[in-house]
Amino acid sequence: MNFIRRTLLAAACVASLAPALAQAQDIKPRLIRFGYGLNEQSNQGRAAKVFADEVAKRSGGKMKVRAIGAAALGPDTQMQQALIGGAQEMMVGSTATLVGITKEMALWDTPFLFNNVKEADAVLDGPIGRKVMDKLEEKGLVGLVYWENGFRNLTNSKRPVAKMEDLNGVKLRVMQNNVYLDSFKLLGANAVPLPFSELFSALETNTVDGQENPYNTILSSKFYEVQKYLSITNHVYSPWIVTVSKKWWDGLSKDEQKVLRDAAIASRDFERKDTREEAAKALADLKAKGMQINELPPAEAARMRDKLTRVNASIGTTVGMDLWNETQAELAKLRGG
Ligand code: TF8
Repeated sequence: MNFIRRTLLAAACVASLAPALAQAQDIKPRLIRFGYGLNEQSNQGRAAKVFADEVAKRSGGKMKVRAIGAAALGPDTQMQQALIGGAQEMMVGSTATLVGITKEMALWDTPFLFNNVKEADAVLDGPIGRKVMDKLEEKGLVGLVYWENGFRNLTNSKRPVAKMEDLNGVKLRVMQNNVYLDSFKLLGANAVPLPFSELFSALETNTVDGQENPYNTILSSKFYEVQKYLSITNHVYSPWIVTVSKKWWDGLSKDEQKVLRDAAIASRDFERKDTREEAAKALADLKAKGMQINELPPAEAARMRDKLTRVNASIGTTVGMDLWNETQAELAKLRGG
């Protein structure tokens, strides 16, 4: 056989192998409604699109993800119930809104748990993150991956928060989660739980004075239009979690489940990179939009931090001391202690 014929034959073999492999996979046409709360132009929206593309690519176009943003399928808590009941296939949302279903998720609400994103990635993607995620299954949900929402910072329309006392009398929206509620009450704010989907108009109508979210969200949800002051507190690292209805998941083939798992990992890697790039320049963008930004003097930040450690004991009780201690040990190890 001459060289050209051999090359052509090899190429033909490779070409015929690919469709054969795709056919060998046990994949049926599937429609997946994937709900999320932020808008399409947010980091959450961009990553949802990447997830949809990855699923299409890995399933030869048979599995179709319809990404539905802006809480059009309802706020986090409503979508969670739809997943549990089997009326919706997938979603991404805050771990904090899952605590009512799986109490172990409160671990991620611990103020100042992670010092940086490296620690967050290591713990969330490691055995502890897995363990917390797997607790969802007995409640009818399957967790696939954690995405980054990010370190949260305070905004409000009244005054710059430069010390704890500046929060006195500030009506502050918090997520529907007791750790957040208790933490901000402890700091002196008038904390009010509200779903994210109601937040912009609550700020606009002065139903609440402030809120706390990562820079990315303050930017993508245009909170700068209705909030003057941004105080850099980085009080907690907030993860998002991609979940699946277990009712629906259990009816999928192993190949279909693998498509979703692999696509979720690809979306996570994209999402974290994208979020961090956006966060790195968001502060300058927010300043350009007219927000007045202040950092807390280190002594004041330390006072807030000290006060917030009081919620740690109750988080330990909620999530179980074994999990709490395991997490502290893991963090000490990561910090070289
Ligand atoms: C919040 C969260 C939101 C999420 C999102 C809607 O403040 O930070 O980003 O719940 O999924 O509610």
